[in-house]
Amino acid sequence: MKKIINTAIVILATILLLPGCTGSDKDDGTITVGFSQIGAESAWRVANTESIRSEAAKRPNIKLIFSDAQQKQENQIKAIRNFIAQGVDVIAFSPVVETGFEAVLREAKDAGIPVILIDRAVDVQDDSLWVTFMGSDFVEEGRRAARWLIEKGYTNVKIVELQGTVGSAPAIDRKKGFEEVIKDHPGMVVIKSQSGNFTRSGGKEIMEAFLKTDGKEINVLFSHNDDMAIGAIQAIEEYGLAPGKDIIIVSIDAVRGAFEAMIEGKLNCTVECSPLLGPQMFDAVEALAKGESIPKKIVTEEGVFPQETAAEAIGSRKY
Ligand code: GYE
Repeated sequence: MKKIINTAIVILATILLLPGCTGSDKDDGTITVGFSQIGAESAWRVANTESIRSEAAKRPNIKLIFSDAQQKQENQIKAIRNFIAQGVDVIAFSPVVETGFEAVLREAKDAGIPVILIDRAVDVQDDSLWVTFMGSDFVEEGRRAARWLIEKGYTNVKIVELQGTVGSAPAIDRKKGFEEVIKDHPGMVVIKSQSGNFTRSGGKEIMEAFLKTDGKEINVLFSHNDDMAIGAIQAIEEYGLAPGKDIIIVSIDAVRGAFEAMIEGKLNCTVECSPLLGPQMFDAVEALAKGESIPKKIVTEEGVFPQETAAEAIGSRKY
């Protein structure tokens, strides 16, 4: 008798525990999403994480498994493999760099798990390895930064460029868009270009090096994000020049810190790049769970904020 009861308990426990072993709780309508974030390198990234976490919390049917890759591609690959092993319903991720994700994306596809690319693109031959990309047109952002300089008449200038993370979609594309526009203006010359890895400390360090060798010559700084520009502003002040006056600065993201710097007259223009992707990410997740088809690309609409608009705009900024 005791043996029969024991066996019954084991069977019952197995039935009760089984659904909890997998990431997917399909029976109760829960949609499990594994999200691999890059890290917390910039104010943009922090706002992006907050947008995704807070949107997930608003939706009772969503279970979010959040994983921070701390800037390392190998951590992202590991996280994605983990999500596959857990049997999540959808995988979302912001690829730190463009290349090298082919194999793991194929594993996800073979497991029948759709992958959403958040904010950054991947460079893979087979684009059936991801279902949708949502984020910004980074090439256009680079063009907008260059066009602003031209509109303001800065067409005879020596430019230094602070690039984002080497090999990342925004660094590659922003550079490309900027170059595409300035190539028609032979007076606009990029004299130095290096990566500050999208961080304040990186921006400061590289700007210090630029100033050391070319301090007297630099007219313009083009920074691939606001955080690096803010770090560079500090370097310029320490060098004894006035950022925003002696060196004209245009950057990308339009985070609050950029508006504060513009109000102080230290930054001249920021090109908007919205991190608030949470709502559309989970709309796509829910559509996929219902078996609906979604657009291959969802590109965010964005603006440009020159210094003179900063004081009025800052109050309505969400990040
Ligand atoms: O511009 C930068 C961040 O991928 C668009 O990553 C994003 C970029 C953003 O760290 O600040």
